[in-house]
Amino acid sequence: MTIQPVLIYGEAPESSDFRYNVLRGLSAQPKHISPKFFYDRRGSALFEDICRLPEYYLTRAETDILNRCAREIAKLTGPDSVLIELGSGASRKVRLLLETLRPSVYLAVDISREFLFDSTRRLARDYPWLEVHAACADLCTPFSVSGLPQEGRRLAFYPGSSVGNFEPGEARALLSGLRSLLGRDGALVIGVDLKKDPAILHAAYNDSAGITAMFNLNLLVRLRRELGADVDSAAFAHDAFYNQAAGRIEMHLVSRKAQRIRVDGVAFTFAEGETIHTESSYKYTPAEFHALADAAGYSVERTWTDADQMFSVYYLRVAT
Ligand code: AVJ
Repeated sequence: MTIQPVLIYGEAPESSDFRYNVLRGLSAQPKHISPKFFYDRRGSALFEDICRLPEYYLTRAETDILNRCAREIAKLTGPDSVLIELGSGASRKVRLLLETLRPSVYLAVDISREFLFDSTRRLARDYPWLEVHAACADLCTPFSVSGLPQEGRRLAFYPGSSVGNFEPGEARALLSGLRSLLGRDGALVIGVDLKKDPAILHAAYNDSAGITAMFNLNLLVRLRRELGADVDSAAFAHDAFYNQAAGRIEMHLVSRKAQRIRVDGVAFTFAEGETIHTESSYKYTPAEFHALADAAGYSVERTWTDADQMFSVYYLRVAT
């Protein structure tokens, strides 16, 4: 059996980007760090653990939906498409589509470089008929996909409700910007977490095994290792809650005491209880997401939800 080599392009997001973002975010009021920095190798692995937690219903609900709608996605798309996955992580969910969709090319785009390469190599080994590409890129900035073939309908796949990490206006801009990559007959399959009972949301981001806390606190481990920060992760606590007015989960790192930390020679002071806002995870009703898709220049072809109305998947076509 021959294994297709993985075609790799794109530059790793530079460490200066991390340094710059951290220094800027900790200087701001309130303090914040972008959730894209969760995903170093350890953070990506911890996120995989989160997806298996009993409280984290998102992955199971989306997997359910994808299993049920894969054939319809394939029918709506047609054969020999170019499948582009955004935030591909372990490239696990795309496997639910590959056999049915049978695209000619799969491009995985992710910010976590080593994780991306390991995952796409495994994928190429498991699907020898598939041409696999990998691009290391940060979705927050325009990225290039110069190696893709020109022919074939382009289908973007953006699962996991990762779009929820963006402010709604930024999400609209990201999806709108994606249209030029997809082209006039392009489409987008996107997974979005639904608004629901806040108690269910709370449990999903405060799991009893403490994995989400480790995932959040891993940011401080990165700060220590990569930026030489003298921060003690035991001096901070994980906090996650549903902000009903904003329609989003917020994750914070809470300073357990008044303290001063140094990052790259710059001192930052924390009052006891002061937080670093590390993530927002927006939840949308189907009507809210339809409006967002519409504003971004897509028409909603299909809306799928699971039986318990936990999660939604949309098939969006680039509007003409
Ligand atoms: C990958 C952004 C969808 O918001 O649910 C999981 C990340 N954060 N637990 C989410 C996450 C805490 C996740 N997304």
